[in-house]
Amino acid sequence: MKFIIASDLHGSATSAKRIIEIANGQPLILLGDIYNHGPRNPLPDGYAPMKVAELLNAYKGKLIVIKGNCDSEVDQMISNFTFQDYHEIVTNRSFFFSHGHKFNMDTPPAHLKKGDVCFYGHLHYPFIKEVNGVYFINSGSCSLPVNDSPLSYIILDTAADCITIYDFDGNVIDQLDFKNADK
Ligand SMILES: [Mn+2]
Repeated sequence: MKFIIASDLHGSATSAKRIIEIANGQPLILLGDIYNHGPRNPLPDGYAPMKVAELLNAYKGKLIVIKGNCDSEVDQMISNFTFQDYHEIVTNRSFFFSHGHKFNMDTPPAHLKKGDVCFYGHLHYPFIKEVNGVYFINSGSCSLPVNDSPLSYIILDTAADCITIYDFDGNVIDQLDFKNADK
């Protein structure tokens, strides 16, 4: 099964529309910071939180949304999906999803073991890192990237046991293919 993973829309209707096109009916996991631009950020391209809500509400039944540090209580009122603190998918390994301001490389979820994967956003730049056999994968941001990174997202292919970070033009930024990992 394939999951599209993206984060930190921050109210960009342009990016919401694009990521929904990319997901194309497949499950979409959003790692938080959905509607609000956030006091530390500039306004993203196409800033229109109600339009983002409309687009996401229409992607019914295929959406998993994590709560970020910019997501407020009132955001739930315009959404027909639930903001979750975290989400976990377990196959032969555990894939843990959160925004990243609480669980990250420095403070990982205690239950994760060697070979498990911890996904997050929050930092607005993408990476794949490994600490003590646990993988930490950041999707970057699909509206306000920093550190010269492009707009980015991830495809998690659980059947192929492969995780790929792409930019919005479809170029591969980084990849973790467990079939080829010498772990
Ligand atoms: Mn953010």
